Amino acid sequence: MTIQTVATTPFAGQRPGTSGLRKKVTEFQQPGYLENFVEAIFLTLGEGAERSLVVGGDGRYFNRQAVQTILRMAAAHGIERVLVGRGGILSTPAVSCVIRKHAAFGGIVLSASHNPGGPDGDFGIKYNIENGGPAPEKITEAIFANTQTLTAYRISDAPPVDLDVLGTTRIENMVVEVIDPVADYAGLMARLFDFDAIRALFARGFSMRFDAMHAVSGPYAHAILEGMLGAPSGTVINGVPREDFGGGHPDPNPVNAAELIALMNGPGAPDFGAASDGDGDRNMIVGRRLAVTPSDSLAIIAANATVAPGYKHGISGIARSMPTSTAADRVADALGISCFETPTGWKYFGNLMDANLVTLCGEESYGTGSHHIREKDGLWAVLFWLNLLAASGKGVEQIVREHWARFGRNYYSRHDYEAVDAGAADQMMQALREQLPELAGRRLDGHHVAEADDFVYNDPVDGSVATRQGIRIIMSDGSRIVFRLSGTGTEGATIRLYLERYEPDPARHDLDTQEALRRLAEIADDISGLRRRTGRESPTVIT
Ligand code: VG1
Ligand code: CO
Repeated sequence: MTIQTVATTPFAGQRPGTSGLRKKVTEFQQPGYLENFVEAIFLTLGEGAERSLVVGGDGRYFNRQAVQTILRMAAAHGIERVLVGRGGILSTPAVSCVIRKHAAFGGIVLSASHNPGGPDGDFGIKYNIENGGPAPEKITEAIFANTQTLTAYRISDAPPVDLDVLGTTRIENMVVEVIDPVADYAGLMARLFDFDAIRALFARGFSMRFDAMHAVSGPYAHAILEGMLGAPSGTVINGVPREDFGGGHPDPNPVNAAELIALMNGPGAPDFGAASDGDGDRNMIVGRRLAVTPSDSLAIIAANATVAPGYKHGISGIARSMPTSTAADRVADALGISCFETPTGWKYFGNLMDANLVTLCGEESYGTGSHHIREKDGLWAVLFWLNLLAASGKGVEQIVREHWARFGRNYYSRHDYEAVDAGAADQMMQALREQLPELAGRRLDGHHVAEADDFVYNDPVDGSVATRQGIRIIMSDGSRIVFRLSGTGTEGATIRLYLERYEPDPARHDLDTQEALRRLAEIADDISGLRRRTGRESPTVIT
């Protein structure tokens, strides 16, 4: 075994987006592409990062190969010990949990999350820091800067490590410990939730389907739901991770988890349905004939937090990403706690949780979580709901309706225009920015614009500032139109249009969501020229 120094030249475009570097697998397969990015991570970490590192991914195509490369590079950079999930598998929340539990210096997560996998699909890599959360922008920008200037990378020529056997081996002086990917995470869940109550619920015949979408949450759901909680086998469907996610799109929303939605809408539907994404950090909560919007789920979890043992003393505050509906703000008001509004992406929540300013965080994109780790956490949200169903004896629909009756309903929808021409998308955003000064105060089809801006976030903990985080058009009745460009797509640009309207009157809580938001969607198209500029008649995906 020797450490080699391999000459290399920079690749353009290795700037991490909303959640790490995401590209087509074929781009990652170019010689030196992955190595350059990993070298840039180690260059950024510099001295003092020798302690230990966690490595794992969602099992998608190229995962195993990437893990082997990272292990050999870690050894070449003097890392003392790497904890790697068996088979190279660790869900994103499990990486966060393992970093914290074992006081690791950080972790490398291999995933393109909700993006499709396989040889023609996407791959991704992201660095998480000591608190278990995604690296903040100052670190990702430093990594990017290093990718632009490096001239060589260092790697051991050691043979591959057997990732399928638990235990310890060595590469150079580095210890490689293959760990059970589920154990630490499952132990944490058992401390947060009332497993006895959930076990009793299943024992009474409560039925559930958890759709793991052939992705990483399968082993976790099998072990926790069917193992520890006694749910009948068959509760977890599509539970074996596949390199190509069975050809599907592992994004737990009503469009991509159509199999689960059809089951929940059909005769003899189970009491409860849920799904998770490629890397296990997203969740969808479904009742019979009712998919709970993620924004509502966050608000409902906040309003009922004390039912779970881990939150019995209450919550310190809530944070939601800017496009997420303001349903959680109403709960925070009622509880007399703060609600923070952050840019899209979990990396902005870390400081707030570290400073104990918030306990719960959520995003409209099927992401919910708490300060138990520093990533969003799909199974955590599902277990919270199970705990709530067990403690209240109510069904999903009753819980949602009672919540709306108390707080009002925030009709909410996201319209995605995927893979549009990047130039056209940039021009649309620029034109919107130019209109901002004249939008405030205007009347638009019966709506009065109270505020219009390009969202700027001032981090209250470290004073960092994030600009250009999305165009917000806020009406005087609280309705909102938000435009932003995706930072996780790998083809052209993806425009996300977010629509929200508040309805306090329970007599009007049964409208069809798209119908309730139709006028806002028309206003959005009028002021942005979205359809004209992109040549698209309708969104690719509506959630
Ligand atoms: C999307 C979501 C965002 C989420 C991010 C990562 O980003 O909108 O809320 O944090 O994906 O989620 P964007 O920039 O494409 O809108 V995951 O599950 O990919 O780690
Ligand atoms: Co994800």
